[in-house]
Amino acid sequence: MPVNLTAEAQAAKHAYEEATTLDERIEKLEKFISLIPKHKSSEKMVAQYRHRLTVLRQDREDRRARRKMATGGPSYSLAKEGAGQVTLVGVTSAGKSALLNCLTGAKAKVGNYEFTTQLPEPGVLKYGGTDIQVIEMPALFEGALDSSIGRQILGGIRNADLILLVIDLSKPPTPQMEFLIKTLEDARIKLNKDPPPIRFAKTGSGGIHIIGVTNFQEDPELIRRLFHRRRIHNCSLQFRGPATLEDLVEVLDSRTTYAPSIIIATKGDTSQSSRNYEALQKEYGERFPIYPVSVEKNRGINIIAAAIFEGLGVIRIFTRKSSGEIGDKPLILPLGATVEDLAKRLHSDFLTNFRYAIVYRMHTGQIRKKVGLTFLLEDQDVIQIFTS
Ligand SMILES: Nc1nc2c(ncn2[C@@H]2O[C@H](COP(=O)(O)OP(=O)(O)O)[C@@H](O)[C@H]2O)c(=O)[nH]1
Ligand SMILES: [Mg+2]
Repeated sequence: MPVNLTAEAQAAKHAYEEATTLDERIEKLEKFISLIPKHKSSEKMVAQYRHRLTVLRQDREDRRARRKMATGGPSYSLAKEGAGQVTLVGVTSAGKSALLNCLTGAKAKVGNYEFTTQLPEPGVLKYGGTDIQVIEMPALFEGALDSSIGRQILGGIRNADLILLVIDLSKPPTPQMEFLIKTLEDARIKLNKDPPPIRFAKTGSGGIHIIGVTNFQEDPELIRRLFHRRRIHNCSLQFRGPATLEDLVEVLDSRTTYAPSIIIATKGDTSQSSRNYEALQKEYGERFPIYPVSVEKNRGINIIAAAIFEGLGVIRIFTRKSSGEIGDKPLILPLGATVEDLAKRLHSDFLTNFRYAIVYRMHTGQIRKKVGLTFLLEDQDVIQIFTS
């Protein structure tokens, strides 16, 4: 006998079927089961869904146990050093180890068999007085998110300040790109994408405050329902630009990382490489800067260091002492940093007793200028701060 479900139960069933993560599936299924009318004719159905729930809960337990075990093993997230952390990410045999060795002088094993590199391999790239940490991550593989090692690799990648996608030009590039982007997006790592223009903060009380709701491109009722489902009763929400429901869900989940990324296209010496490079450029050239190289022929390598540095979005600032001496190790600051940021970084006295600074911009024809705290710094500026 068919079971008549209420509209609410139908919706709950639908929500369960649509759920993607394990936790969400469990939560939605519990809700659905609680809404199935309990009488003789529904007994079998309830039993079936209860069984499914048991299986899902068991899966979750297994996963937790595996995760616990995994934390005792080798680390896939390396501590940050130098001007920034850059990871080489690609499929197996794309040429990551060869590239790492060539950029940093590391001695990672290069192999013509699969999965040569099992653990992150670090190296240091010297660039203009700075050290950039370059790490080859073990190759990503199909179903990485479902395995403990895969999740750890993805966790290490998430840590990076810049992701280099290493694409093998001896093979068709599109499947490699699609696979990498999908695997990273499933792990909530988004490449060269801005976060949605939404600010969200939970508050202790005061109800739900929404600003700029006209920027929300769907029925505002959906926001109320989403908050209700997630038991959010007090918060402030601001739409700073056009946004969809999907954007809002992404912001609520807050686990998404937005990483800058460039493509290094390797094996530019192989026979199909020109054609594959063109295809790559055509399909991904707008979203990613692409640098073709051949490690074998030592071509295109020189400009990568500058591209990596630029991709990190940082600037090098040299300080000048009252003796006129200029330090040879620059300070690394984020793009957009001001004299104030520099002063804070140096010593709190520089900020509290600040009078003015002199900037020497040698690389653009020797400007020498007296400036204040709000002055915007540029890469390679030499700064002397004067205090009272
Ligand atoms: N022709 C050519 N082969 C390369 C180049 N770079 C790497 N390889 C080869 O590609 C294979 C895989 O290289 P490897 O660096 O171990 O790849 P990984 O698995 O991504 O670290 C090895 O046989 C390398 O010799 C290149 O620039 N040109
Ligand atoms: Mg390798």
